[in-house]
Amino acid sequence: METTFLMIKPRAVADGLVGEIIAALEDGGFAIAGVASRRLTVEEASGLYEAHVGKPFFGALVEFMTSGVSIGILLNAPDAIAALRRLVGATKPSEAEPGTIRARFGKDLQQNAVHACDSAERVERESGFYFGDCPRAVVG
Ligand code: 3AN
Repeated sequence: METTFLMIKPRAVADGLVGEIIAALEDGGFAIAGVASRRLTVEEASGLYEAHVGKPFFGALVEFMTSGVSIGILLNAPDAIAALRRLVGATKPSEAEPGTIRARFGKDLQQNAVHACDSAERVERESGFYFGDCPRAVVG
């Protein structure tokens, strides 16, 4: 069993998609291990996307990610990190496999409904933005 972390982005929260996305996660075989909502600071959003620092879209990306409340979710499953990336689908919703979360709920490259971690290090770092020092039942 492994733990991974997913974030429901502000647009999807504002559009009332939280329940359907959580249902898709549970139907996809993930057990919810923690849920927290908050509006990210500019520093946190910049840390979340540090891989994109300096790119032309970086400012718009941080602005979007700090524009409203987002939801952080810890998820448990066998091989959870890779399995969640498969369930979430490609970054661009128009290129995501039918049935994936981004194909179902994403609008475009920026408003693609959710973010999913790609490594255990990122799970630790990014879940910290939402759960801080709260005890987290991270397994793996
Ligand atoms: P993933 O979340 O699938 O790991 P990343 O890290 O490649 O995807 O992209 C994260 C976000 O960065 C995208 N949702 C989008 O808002 C922005 N982004 C990435 N690539 C581009 C691009 N070529 N043009 C505009 N925005 C981009």
